[in-house]
Amino acid sequence: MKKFNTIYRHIVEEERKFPEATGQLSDLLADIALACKMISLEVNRAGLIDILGMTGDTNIQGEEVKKLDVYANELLTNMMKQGGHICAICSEEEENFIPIEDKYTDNKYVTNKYICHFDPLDGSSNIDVNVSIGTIFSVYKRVSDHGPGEMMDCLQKGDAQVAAGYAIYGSSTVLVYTSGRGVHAFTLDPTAGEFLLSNENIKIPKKSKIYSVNEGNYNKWSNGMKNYIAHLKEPDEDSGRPFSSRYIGSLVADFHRNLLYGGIFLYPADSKNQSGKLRLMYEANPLSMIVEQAGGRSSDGSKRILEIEPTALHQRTPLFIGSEDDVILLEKYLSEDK
Ligand code: AHM
Ligand code: MG
Repeated sequence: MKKFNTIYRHIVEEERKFPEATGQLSDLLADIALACKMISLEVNRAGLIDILGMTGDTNIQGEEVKKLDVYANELLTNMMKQGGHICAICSEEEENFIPIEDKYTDNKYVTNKYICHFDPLDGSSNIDVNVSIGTIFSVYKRVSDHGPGEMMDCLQKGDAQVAAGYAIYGSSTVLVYTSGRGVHAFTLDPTAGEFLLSNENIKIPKKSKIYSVNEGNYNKWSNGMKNYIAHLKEPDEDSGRPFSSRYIGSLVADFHRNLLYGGIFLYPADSKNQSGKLRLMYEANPLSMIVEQAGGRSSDGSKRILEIEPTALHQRTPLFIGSEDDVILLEKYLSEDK
């Protein structure tokens, strides 16, 4: 029989492997899991209640904000604030980070030692048409000493993440996380209201047969990018080409499929968006930690995403992520273009 475990028990068991751990990271991850459960409920009800449509606001990326985005953002923010483990929250929906006081100032030690970044509802343009969407999160340890978090706490390299994950609201709700010891997936059992372990220690296939890219941008791509995609389409039985094309347009959903089946997801820089579209802190870093923990690779075309020194909260980056051999070959094509 498969090992039966809930997400909370799994998180605690993982943290116990570190004798110096205080249990705070477990509590924090449990809060995030609870928020994802509540967002999942709301996403499932979206077609039933009058929640769809625009709020009329635009977020700082200049995009329309839908009601579910607002709900997910507020829920996660409040959950993080109340938990007491966080000194700063950074959300894709907020222009600035939210600094948070140490809730237990009487204590001799600092309790708000973590920073959480999240994209509350990624792929939100898909809400109205029942396509999978998701929540992405990542956790860092503070670098400042005490008090509310500062910008230097929020702008750390992806390599400094202590945990990362996402929830995908699809045919079922699945939460995938890593705290630096492998990647584990949990499926929400709606009757029990619990995330149950469904896939432990996920490993992404080293080489794949799937590519995910918005090919409508073809004319804006570099030659290296065009040549790589042309190569994937060329028939060659020995190396498993042509590849299949799969693009949902919801990063979490495209990433999740590629993580399980193998694949390469590409969002390059192009002549219009010279830094690409996706956000380093909210999307690229957490998924890169996960893919590396699963044995895959993630790069901006020439260097590891996790090594990029961030300079702004909403900084964008080209992203090539997935099966190791496929990303290595892509990097080769891009370098030959220079
Ligand atoms: P969002 O965070 O505003 O939802 O935007 C990010 C989304 C990703 O989920 C997805 O991979 C990408 O945008 C799709 O972009 P495009 O429509 O340009 O292909
Ligand atoms: Mg997003």
